[in-house]
Amino acid sequence: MFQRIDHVGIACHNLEEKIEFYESTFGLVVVSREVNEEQGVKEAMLHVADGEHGSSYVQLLQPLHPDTAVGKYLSKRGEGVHHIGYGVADVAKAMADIAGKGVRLIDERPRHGSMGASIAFLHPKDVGGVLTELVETPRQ
Ligand code: CMX
Ligand code: CO
Repeated sequence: MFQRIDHVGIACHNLEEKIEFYESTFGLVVVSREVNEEQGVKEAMLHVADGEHGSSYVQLLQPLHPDTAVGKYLSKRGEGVHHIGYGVADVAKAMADIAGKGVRLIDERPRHGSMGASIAFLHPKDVGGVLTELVETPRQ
């Protein structure tokens, strides 16, 4: 079902500082910056690698407000890994297959993610405490 790890989402207080850290320490390069009001985040994607089934990234996330998914996470747990995003060929099909196995979907239908992707989240309580995102990248 999963083709690759598309990205690891990392919650931070200060996006610009974290970008600077990832660039200067690991040599990663920002390929996209977006504000996603629906998800309540200001975010950047940093390219890590390319593979047979697409690319993988680090997604740095700063909340737009305290009362958002990432804002609540930061106040409860502090900075760190927020979610894992897996690449799938067909997000609607993956959602249906996974829901059929009893895992709760947070999203009833796919939403807009970074770089034109269609995304959907699975509830962390049904995935051993890991917030899990399905990512279908747009066709080239
Ligand atoms: N990873 C693991 N567990 C998490 C979590 C995370 N990222 N976020 C929340 N939880 C846990 C909390 O610890 C809490 O557990 P306890 O009840 O044991 O304390 C429980 O889930 C409920 O958490 P909450 O703080 O009360 O938050 P909500 O229930 O309001 O929201 C969630 C939790 C997962 C439904 C919400 O964060 C969500 O809808 N996330 C999906 C959207 C998202 O994260 N968008 C930002 C990223 C966008 C992108 O990647 O493009
Ligand atoms: Co993500």
